[in-house]
Amino acid sequence: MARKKIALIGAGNIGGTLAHLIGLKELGDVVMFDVFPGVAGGKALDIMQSGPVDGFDSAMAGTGDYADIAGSDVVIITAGFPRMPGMSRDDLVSKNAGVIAQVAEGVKTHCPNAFVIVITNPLDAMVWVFQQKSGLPANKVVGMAGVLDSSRFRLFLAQEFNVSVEDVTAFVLGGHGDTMVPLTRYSTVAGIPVPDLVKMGWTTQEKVDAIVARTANGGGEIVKLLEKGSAFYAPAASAIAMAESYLKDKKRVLPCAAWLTGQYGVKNLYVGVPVVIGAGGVERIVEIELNATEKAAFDKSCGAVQELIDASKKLVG
Ligand code: TXD
Repeated sequence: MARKKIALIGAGNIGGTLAHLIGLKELGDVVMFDVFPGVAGGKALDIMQSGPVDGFDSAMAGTGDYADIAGSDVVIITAGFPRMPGMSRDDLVSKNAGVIAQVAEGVKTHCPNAFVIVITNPLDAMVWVFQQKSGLPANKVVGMAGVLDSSRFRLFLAQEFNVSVEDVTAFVLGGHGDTMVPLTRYSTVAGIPVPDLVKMGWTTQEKVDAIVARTANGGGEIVKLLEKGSAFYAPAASAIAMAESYLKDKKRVLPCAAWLTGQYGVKNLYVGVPVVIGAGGVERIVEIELNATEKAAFDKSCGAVQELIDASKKLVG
């Protein structure tokens, strides 16, 4: 069987980390596209030179020519400008909508059958711009945010309970950012929901609330520490989990920005919900019943996403 081909659009911090993880996991060969093809080529060569040490054979190349992404099975997009200190994700909209429109053209022309994962911020709006501009089927175009947000939530819960991250599950809904909605009653330690753990005296509601707030601000906390640029190790790992589920038809249930057509009472909007990812792309949207408080928080989050999409519409038509 021929190796899979994965195109990474953007060879910055996340792009390079994605390429490294793809090599280590032997998911396929990599083509990294960037407006700085030398950077893409340098990272590709550097990572390939770790192959003999780590024992992987993935071929890696850098390019500045979209023709080189032809036939890719998966495309992961990080192209754009990162968030700088003092800049909200939303400030990025005008800068990055134009970049994503260009990328959409390249993907549509050279690999319209690919499964596409958008990472560029502001995430929910950029995935919308990509799908609109490329015309690719909505079940093949998703945004990465929920896996990262829930991973952060899982880590903070595991630290609070002093248990392995492996035994903590988390459920998050909504847009990426301050309005994301972590559902504590569906977040568990070995199947025990967080509200029960509060009752059992493992933690307090105040501490859970603080963890929820820290999760929602998870990206900002790292931006502040790094001083230049934003998180990249965990975002890359999160997108790889999505790509792997598609390539291996694992059918994992992962929270992703997906196109809603009435689920959760929302129509024609990309927003974070749990989905099943398999060889068919988004094979199913998991729709649970929300209580009044959760529904209100989700609707607020959808409103914030809609505002970003409206801003993008003005910029890219
Ligand atoms: O949860 C999430 N979705 C995110 C999103 C979590 C963390 C970071 N997130 C966003 O990902 C972040 O706000 C940025 O919008 C993207 C990429 O983050 P990264 O840290 O990788 O940014 P870099 O290092 O600046 O890399 C961006 C690369 C850089 O090499 C540019 O030269 C390139 O994008 N770039 C382009 N490539 C191709 N085509 C165009 N037009 C282009 N413009 C810039």
